[in-house]
Amino acid sequence: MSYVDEVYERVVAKNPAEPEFHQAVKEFLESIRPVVDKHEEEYRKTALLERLTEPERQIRFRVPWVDDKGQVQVNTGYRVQFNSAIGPYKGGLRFHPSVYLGIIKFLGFEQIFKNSLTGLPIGGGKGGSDFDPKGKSDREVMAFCQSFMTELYRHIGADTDVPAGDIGVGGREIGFLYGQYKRITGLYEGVLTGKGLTYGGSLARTEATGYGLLYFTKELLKINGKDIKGMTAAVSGAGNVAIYAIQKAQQMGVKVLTCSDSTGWIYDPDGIDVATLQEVKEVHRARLTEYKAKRPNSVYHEGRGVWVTKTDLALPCATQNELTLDDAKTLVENGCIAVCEGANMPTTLDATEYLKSHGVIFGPAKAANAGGVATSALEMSQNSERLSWTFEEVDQKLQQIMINIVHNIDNAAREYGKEGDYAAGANIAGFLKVADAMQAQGIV
Ligand code: NDP
Ligand code: 2IT
Repeated sequence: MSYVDEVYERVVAKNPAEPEFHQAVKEFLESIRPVVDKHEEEYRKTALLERLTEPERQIRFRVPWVDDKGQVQVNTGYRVQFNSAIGPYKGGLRFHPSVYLGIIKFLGFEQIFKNSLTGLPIGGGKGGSDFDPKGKSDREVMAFCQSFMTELYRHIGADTDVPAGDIGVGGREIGFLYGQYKRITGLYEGVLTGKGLTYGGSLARTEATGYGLLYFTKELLKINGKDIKGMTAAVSGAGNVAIYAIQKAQQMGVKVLTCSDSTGWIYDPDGIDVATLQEVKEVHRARLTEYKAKRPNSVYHEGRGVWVTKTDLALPCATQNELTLDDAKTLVENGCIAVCEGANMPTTLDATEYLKSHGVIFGPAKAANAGGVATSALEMSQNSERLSWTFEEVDQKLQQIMINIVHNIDNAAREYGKEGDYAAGANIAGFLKVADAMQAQGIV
């Protein structure tokens, strides 16, 4: 059996009942086969792939808190410190009822190679909880965040592990988490990113993932001889990534026809109105039915379904496995040119294969959504030098990083005989840097 297949079987056997983690590892290992074949003896001897798929550390903890009725609630907290070969662990925190160890491990694993692709010195980690912020009062969210940090603080630090936001964790949660970290440790340091602008946050971090996705998509289309201007797009999600993806798309002359949340989706023939969406989601934390009420021309559908809309571009920005094989078939039938992933692992493995084999340009998450974590690393730099850069300065750097990523993954794919397979290019380019650093640092 080949080394790649052996390692994959071992991962499945050692990590039972974690299908998302298996999926992420399978997708990655399949595409680095040509690199592994070239170095098989060395990699086997040093168990490089076994080490890479085994987190350096996994922390799981109890998070008790008191709700508004005086009832004690208990959630589970996680932080997986996956790989620190190229820098301190870096990656978001997700608060969502679906969170369990397998979700955090898939996200932490992806984060290693995404962070490597940014070209900045950040290792891979991820954390979160099965806590559901939906419907909770601000006081309940604060109580939860304070309890979560009361355990997490001992494992993190500006030079060891720097969490940030992800699903269910935005500016409000980062504020509560930061306040509690500072109170316990007495340290005013860049231990979290995505902070508010008055206490060490970076301009453009809020916008960075969505904006970065569009800078990436524009460049990817460009190297394929296409101009993004004038295209139409379907976006899923209505959170941080989706909102700023839609905003930047519109600035680039793209008409965005859809968005969605966990209960339904919107088709707006006039193009999604970002100000209305922000008011509904960022201010009121309400459902998309409220968007429909404010935009009578738009149509609201219950359930999932954005991918039935005929558009040039599909930008999944909600969650994992939200674009299935059936969706991929519909997109191809409707003449979709490119799918670029704003969310982490939003496209199932069979859907990805189908899209690639039918000539759809596919921009994989670990490259396409790297703008968020890249800007987090820029926030860390600003915190270290105790300065803050202008919006334009950060945005310029973000654009350059996303353009570099496109060219790096394109070159890596070509070098290993996989021209046009940007998923393979991203995995290979991300892996090579981490592998080199791990080998240089000995058996650790
Ligand atoms: P938010 O919590 O801000 O928004 C998530 C959006 O997706 C919401 O509209 C939510 O609906 C919807 N959603 C979440 N879970 C589901 C589900 N199970 N089914 C259907 N819809 C769902 O999160 P982000 O925008 O930050 O994250 C979106 C994706 O982007 C995630 O995959 C995340 O890992 C990834 N990502 C985020 C980065 C960041 O910087 N924030 C960076 C890189 C990737 P509702 O409004 O009903 O809650
Ligand atoms: O998936 C991701 O890259 C994020 N949620 C952002 C991580 C970060 O540290 O900014």
